[in-house]
Amino acid sequence: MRIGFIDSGVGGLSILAAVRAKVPASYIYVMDNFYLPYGEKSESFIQSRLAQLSALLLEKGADLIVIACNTATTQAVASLRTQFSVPFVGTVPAIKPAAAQFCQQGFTVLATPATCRSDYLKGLIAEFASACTVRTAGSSELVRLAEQKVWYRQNIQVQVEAELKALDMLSVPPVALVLGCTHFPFLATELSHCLPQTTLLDTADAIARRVITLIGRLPAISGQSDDYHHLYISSGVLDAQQRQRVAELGFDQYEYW
Ligand code: DGN
Repeated sequence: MRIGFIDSGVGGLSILAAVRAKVPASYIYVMDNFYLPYGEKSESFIQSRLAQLSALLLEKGADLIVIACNTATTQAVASLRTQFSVPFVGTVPAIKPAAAQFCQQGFTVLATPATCRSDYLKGLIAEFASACTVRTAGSSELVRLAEQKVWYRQNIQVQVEAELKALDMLSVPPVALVLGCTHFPFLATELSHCLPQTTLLDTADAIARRVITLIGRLPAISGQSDDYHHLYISSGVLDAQQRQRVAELGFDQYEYW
């Protein structure tokens, strides 16, 4: 069993960790950091890029693909499902659980600018949270900060606080914050430090459950019981510190493509 993951950077690792904790398999992670951040790209670009990356994962033997990126899911998962027969698991902001728990008080969705303006997100809000007060806040800066933290273990508390201030989230903190970008669970400590009363919601466990369900529907898989964790990187440049982190992040091997 090989499970493929796609994100523009390290964000999808938050999903990978949740899936890996529950599903023994080989993992192939495509990190499209040459085009990071996706949150500022057009829908047509993301659709054609994701088709390319999905084709790469299929060539590498993926039995199922997790789009471990809200931005890419909201823009491209529907079109990928029409092009490829492999099952896709998308990642979308946890609007339904947030509405179930926090509709009365209202909640905020923190995502990339592209996810915030996507019809997909608007559709989710209309379907599950039409009676709730929902605010959206788009930030590419928080994506950049999560990259710095994961790769370089930098202390980014001050910058996270400045960004939340710029997003006007500190004067009246939200009761609940939906982490609508897979990079943001990596900032949970910093976000909670600035917003101690706010409940953070993410989707990693729900994605892991969905993967388990879809695996159960796959035809029996033969000849691929290898257990390896491979990272493909599009940028072609990892510095010495990043190269060291690759193994610490749980990959046996990495490759530029
Ligand atoms: N991790 C991506 C997401 O969940 O939307 C965003 C990363 C990016 O490229 N902006």
